[in-house]
Amino acid sequence: MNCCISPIQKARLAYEPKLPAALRAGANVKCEEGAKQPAFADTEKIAARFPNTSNMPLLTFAAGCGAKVEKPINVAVILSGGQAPGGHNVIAGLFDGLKSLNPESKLYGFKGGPSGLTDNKYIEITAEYLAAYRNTGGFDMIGSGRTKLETPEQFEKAEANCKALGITAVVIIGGDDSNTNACLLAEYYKAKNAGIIVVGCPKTIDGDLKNAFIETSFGFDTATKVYSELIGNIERDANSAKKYWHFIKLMGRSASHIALECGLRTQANVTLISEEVEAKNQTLDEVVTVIADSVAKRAANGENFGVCLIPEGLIEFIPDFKVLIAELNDILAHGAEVYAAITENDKKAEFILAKLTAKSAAVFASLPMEIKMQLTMDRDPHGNVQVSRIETEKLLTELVKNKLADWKKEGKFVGKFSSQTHFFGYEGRCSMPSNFDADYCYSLGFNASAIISTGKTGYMSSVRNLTAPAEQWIAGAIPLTAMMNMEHRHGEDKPVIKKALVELDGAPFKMLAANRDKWAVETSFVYPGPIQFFGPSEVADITTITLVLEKGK
Ligand code: FBP
Repeated sequence: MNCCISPIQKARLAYEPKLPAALRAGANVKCEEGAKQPAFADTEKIAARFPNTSNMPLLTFAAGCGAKVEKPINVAVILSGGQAPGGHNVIAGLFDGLKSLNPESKLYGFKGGPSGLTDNKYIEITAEYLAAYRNTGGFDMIGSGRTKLETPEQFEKAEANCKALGITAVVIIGGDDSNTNACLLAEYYKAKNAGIIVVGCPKTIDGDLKNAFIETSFGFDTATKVYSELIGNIERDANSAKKYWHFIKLMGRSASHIALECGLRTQANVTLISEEVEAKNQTLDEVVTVIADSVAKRAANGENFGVCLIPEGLIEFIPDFKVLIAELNDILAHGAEVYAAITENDKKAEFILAKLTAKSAAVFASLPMEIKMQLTMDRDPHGNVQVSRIETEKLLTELVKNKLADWKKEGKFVGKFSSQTHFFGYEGRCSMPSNFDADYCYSLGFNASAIISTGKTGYMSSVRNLTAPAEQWIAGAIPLTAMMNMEHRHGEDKPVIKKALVELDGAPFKMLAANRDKWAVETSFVYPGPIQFFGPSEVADITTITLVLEKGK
């Protein structure tokens, strides 16, 4: 690690994360088994695919007596998928938890994500090595990757590598796709009695890995606070210069949780929510009209500026595009090599057009060439469209400009329209974790070591009651299979962890819906400012608005 560190980094290294009361005496907890938890969706198919790890009980932990376990436990940890603030603290919590069980326990960090486990690239994480990473952002301690673990060959290689180091548990810190990996691995090892436990930890800035037992994924808190600071700064600039409309695309993949949280925090003029667009069956033109309407109304009040927030995955939710993308996914799943060999964009577009249904071909043909090419870029290893690379913000700006030009001719728009586009994603993924994420991540990691101490496999670390002080957080575990459902990926149906999208009858969306007509016309901007690490609890320890509203606080 770089030896030159900033004063704030130095101060953060000394921060002591808070733990739930159940974990404070160490990871050797009392484990209470609750109700058996079948899959929330596609129950029978999931039970058939995971006969050894389905329908397992929920676990809740209470404080143990602090006794050590007789034998040291060797554990592997990997960071998987996109970076999220707090990943290093999960590892720190896991390390401290394992040492609380037995000081001779060892933690091995496999490098570069899941491929590190199969390719046997690892380091032993020692107290000295870890010290420089406590409470820091980033995943640079051991790196990350998006390799999909799904074949018996991969599982066997990982097993051999673990056995060589005496490893009896693997902790996978990741989002929905990475925890799908964890679930497949757990089932495989349990079926063959390999003696390796697999535990997942809920990571992703996208906030889409949540349910009754996982209240939020880590990283969402910090990332949305960073983006909200930036949006607030842009709002203030817009309100000062009074000459631009800013179109800001926000990461989040399919789910609009990030856009929703940032919209609530900053009171931007327009916050689009993909899930609503889908529910209302809105066309691209209707979405454009929503934005143009706000521009025109504000212009009528002499305010030729504003801010529009666009969720990264919007395009996937516009019904015509959803069908188009599903068709493209299948075409690319079966013809990727032929497509990749075509070098000219026109020819690539022709190749695709010839294979699409008439309706999708019409949508595809109407798009600018850059968007056509962005829609057909390689899918990630899990079969997802790489929405971070589709410039929806530019597409919308152009279409709004055209609509306003038409409205001007009809006398419906009397102002000026100049725009700037932005994409906020990478700016927030490696930020220093907020106090909430520092505490939550450390607790998730420590809790993972408690799960390992119970000998149970196929579980996700669950820390709940998160709007209460950390001491009252509830530690436990939820079966990974409970969160699975069947989805069409890479041209076939596969079991994957179900993404939690924005619920339109949920309190956070209702809050937006109740205020947005006012925010669309008036300048009601809120400037959240930077994350505060020190100071009064109501400033430094606040959670997201989403979490507070979802918990009904
Ligand atoms: P995870 O789902 O792995 O947590 O990734 C989150 C994310 O930041 C998405 O918001 C974004 O679409 C994607 O990663 C970008 O991926 P990449 O880092 O490969 O560009």
